[in-house]
Amino acid sequence: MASYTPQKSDKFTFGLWTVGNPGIDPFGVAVRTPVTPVERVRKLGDLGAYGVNLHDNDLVPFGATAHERDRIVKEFQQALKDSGMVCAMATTNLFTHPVFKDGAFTSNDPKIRAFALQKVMNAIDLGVELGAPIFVFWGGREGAEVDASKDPVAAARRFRDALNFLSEYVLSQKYGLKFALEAKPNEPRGDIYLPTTGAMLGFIATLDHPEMVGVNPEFAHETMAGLNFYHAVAQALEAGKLFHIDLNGQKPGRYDQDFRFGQEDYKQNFFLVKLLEDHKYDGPKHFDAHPLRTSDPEDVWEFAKGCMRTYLIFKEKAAQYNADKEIQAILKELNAGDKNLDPILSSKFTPQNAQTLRDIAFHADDLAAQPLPYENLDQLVFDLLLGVR
Ligand code: GCO
Ligand code: MN
Ligand code: MN
Repeated sequence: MASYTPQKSDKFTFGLWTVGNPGIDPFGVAVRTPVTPVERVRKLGDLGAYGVNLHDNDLVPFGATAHERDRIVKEFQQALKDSGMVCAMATTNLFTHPVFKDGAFTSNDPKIRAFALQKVMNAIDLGVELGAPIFVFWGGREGAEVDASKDPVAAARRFRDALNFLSEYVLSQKYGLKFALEAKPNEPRGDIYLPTTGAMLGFIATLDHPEMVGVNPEFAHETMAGLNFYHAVAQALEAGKLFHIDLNGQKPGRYDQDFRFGQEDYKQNFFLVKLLEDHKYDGPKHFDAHPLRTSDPEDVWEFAKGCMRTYLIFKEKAAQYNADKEIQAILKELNAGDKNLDPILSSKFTPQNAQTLRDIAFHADDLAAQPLPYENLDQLVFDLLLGVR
């Protein structure tokens, strides 16, 4: 696999807004003029990507007429077909237009909440027309800077009402679409509601159709809050809720950097890729990242190639880790288990099990004295990642 050439089966995807990012930031104007969405599809297809994702307005401008919309969609569908690409995920832009400056689903104004639902229903129709099986909800403006302005309990209820309404819409249309909720702690709001993947998982359990709804964790979002993204993804995976994933790069404690996948924290990314591969995650791997503001148009494609190449290198490293005799021997030792206790610990409470545990004479000092050679193990990982193993 030494060429690290992406295959369609790798399911690598890019948002139209990623390679289409013009480099605007709060301090500076655009530095690039992105090529058209159709060109982005062609170029990404040539590079080996599996598909693209879009917000409604990445493709169809806000306020376009029905006629314009249909023409744009037709041309885009043709481009997907010509380049063997799919639309893997769709979503709604509920953050750019000033109408959403104080939120969409959680706005205090019922007219704005209703407009948001109308916009999402249209975006769902668009996504389904393009063949997207997953629809993402990122509540970018669903938050506050001034806590006196909105009741967070009402906000949670409004968010839930919106998702319940939209789930029923999907069911009534017989669309077979799944929802994936994306958490972010802050930016563009001072604080965004439901700030972590764990918060989203808790919220999903309160919905009318939890079976339709999973999460779309993003590397940058857990990491900017100083949290362990690998652990967040593992929790989602274990709950059967990892419907989609946004891969990128981020340093802890900064603004949402959305760097190229793998740009920061190689070890965290390695364990993340290993997790996805070991557990056979088969959803799309979406690089929700931006090329650096310093990139010229050509460097934008180096950015896209880099995201995919890095994933494949980590995938190879994960296979090497799983085949490494020394590492595996340590893991085997650490996970030796106990043939008498394991069945009890993995079964439900019974009075007998409780009595059995009560009757055992544990020797805590002996248990504490068992070796945990983590320095050795972590150095082996380092050597492996740095290619000296
Ligand atoms: C961010 C967000 C966005 C969303 C996307 C989907 O970086 O702040 O991740 O990129 O994923 O807009 O709605
Ligand atoms: Mn981000
Ligand atoms: Mn994202």
